[in-house]
Amino acid sequence: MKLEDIKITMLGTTGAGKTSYLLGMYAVMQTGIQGFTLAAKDMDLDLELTERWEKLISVTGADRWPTPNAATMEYYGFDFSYGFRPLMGFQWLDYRGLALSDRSTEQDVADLVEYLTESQCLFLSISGEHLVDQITPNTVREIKSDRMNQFIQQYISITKKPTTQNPFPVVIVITKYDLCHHRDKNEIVADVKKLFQALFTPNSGWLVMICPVSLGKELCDDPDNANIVPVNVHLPMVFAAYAQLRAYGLKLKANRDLQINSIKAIKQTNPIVQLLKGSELKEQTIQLQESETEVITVEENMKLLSQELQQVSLYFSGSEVTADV
Ligand SMILES: Nc1nc2c(ncn2[C@@H]2O[C@H](COP(=O)(O)OP(=O)(O)OP(=O)(O)O)[C@@H](O)[C@H]2O)c(=O)[nH]1
Ligand SMILES: [Mg+2]
Repeated sequence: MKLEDIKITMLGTTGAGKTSYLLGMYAVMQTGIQGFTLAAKDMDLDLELTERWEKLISVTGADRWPTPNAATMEYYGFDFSYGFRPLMGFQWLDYRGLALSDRSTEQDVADLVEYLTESQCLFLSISGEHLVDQITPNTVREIKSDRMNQFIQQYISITKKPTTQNPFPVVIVITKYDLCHHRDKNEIVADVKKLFQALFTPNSGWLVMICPVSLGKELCDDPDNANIVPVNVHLPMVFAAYAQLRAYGLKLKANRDLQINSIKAIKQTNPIVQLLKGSELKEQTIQLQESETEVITVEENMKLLSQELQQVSLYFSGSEVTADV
């Protein structure tokens, strides 16, 4: 059994802060969190992302920010490692948020949908600038949450069929949180739940994290000149890795249980059959030991990742939960 690469789609309208988030997240995860690091699979890409980040932190004025994405889709591949040992690959698509608007072209939408249907984790980015006050019907239009809900319904709910046994991880990333951090956090969470009600329904199988992020607390006063000090940007990736490991761990355990049963079955046969199946039994016992070791490794990694997730709000089928192993 193999731990698959995680494909992540970050949905969010133009200007929501997707590209800025990607740059900040990469800068932080390159250095690493608790020994977990992210590195671009391609050296040129690593250089490009680092240069764009350097520009964001060192230049002042409106030029510091990334330019809104053009029509082309940009695909990024990352390795997620623990102490230089690669754990899993991440694939990321950065596209223009305009694909969510009424002005989207058919090609824009077709490319996005293709990627979305193959994704194992979804990030929904909503900008704190639209959560400054209580939400109104207008907020739905500004954030394009109705479009995002449609995408989830059509391309994930149907193709991936999340269930309690097989949950689908979603992170609602509140970008530019500096712009709304004056508001009570519980009120913001309540607003977010209203915008994405379907993700919080009982028995739905959605595993949702609501995560405020920002590139700097002081940006709210003067975004073009304030110091850049990223907050929480690593958490969505940590969660994505955690959720992928969790799903993988469940598969491993199911497989291990099959192996245990099969060994038991051989051991229950009469002595002659047991003798004949001696080499098979030996081989299966070795495989079982390998499975046990792998389950333990996965659980250890999950434990480390879950420690990072204790401060954020997680919901499973609508009920608040904590990340455990
Ligand atoms: N206050 C504040 N502003 C931010 C932050 N991050 C991004 N911005 C602002 O948001 C603007 C848009 O960010 P982008 O990252 O380009 O948004 P995008 O979602 O990639 O947009 P498209 O490429 O058009 O889809 C930036 O030009 C900044 O002005 C943040 O953490 N705080
Ligand atoms: Mg962009």
